Amino acid sequence: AESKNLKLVFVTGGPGSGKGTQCAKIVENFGFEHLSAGDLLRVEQNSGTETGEMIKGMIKEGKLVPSELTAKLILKAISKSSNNKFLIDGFPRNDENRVVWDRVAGIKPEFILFITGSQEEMERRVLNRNEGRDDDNIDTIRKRFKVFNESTLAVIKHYETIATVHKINGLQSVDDVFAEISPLFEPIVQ
Ligand code: UP5
Ligand code: MG
Repeated sequence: AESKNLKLVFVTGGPGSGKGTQCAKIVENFGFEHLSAGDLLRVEQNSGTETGEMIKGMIKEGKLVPSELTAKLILKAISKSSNNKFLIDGFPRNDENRVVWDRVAGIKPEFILFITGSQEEMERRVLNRNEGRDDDNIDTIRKRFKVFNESTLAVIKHYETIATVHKINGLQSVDDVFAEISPLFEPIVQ
């Protein structure tokens, strides 16, 4: 897959900021493939293996699973795909994730899309989602926010020094958020 002139965009933001929702619209409009690290881990957690059980426990606690594991799941999905444009949703989330990604993949993102929002609104969205996720309860959501504030924000800050970070206000309607995101993708799909 490395020879395919890969284009990656990292999509980041707190729990419930709208990463998955906006990725679906980018897929429809710009032909990217959506790789959500959380979704890949949720598939793996049901694999019936010891690793699966470990992932399940960590997601329930809002903890970050070992970086190598997540990075390899993403790389595997990239190499299985015939696409060359990928949205990496929800990764990297801490400094170790970023360093491991640089080592095992070494693929730089075109840019980072950072969807912002207030904790109050994001919490409300996640609690209303009703998809049966083990981590969509108030206790786990608070832990997910803590990890976001303590680890993920620092990674975004780091990327601001070495790449382009586009910060988008996620506290608007889905269509209004997408209207701001859309022009960022036009130049990279030509
Ligand atoms: N919604 C969306 N946009 C809206 C808008 N503009 N106005 C009104 N409503 C809006 O949206 C959430 C809900 O809000 C939906 O109901 C949607 O309709 C509505 P969604 O698009 O799903 O938000 P998203 O940002 O994707 O929220 P998500 O909960 O998926 O984010 P998280 O980052 O918390 O979850 P993720 O799945 O990425 O990770 C889960 C766990 O996996 C982590 O806590 C961690 O334990 C583990 N993980 C790792 O260990 N490592 C990784 O690298 C990644 C994950
Ligand atoms: Mg999501």
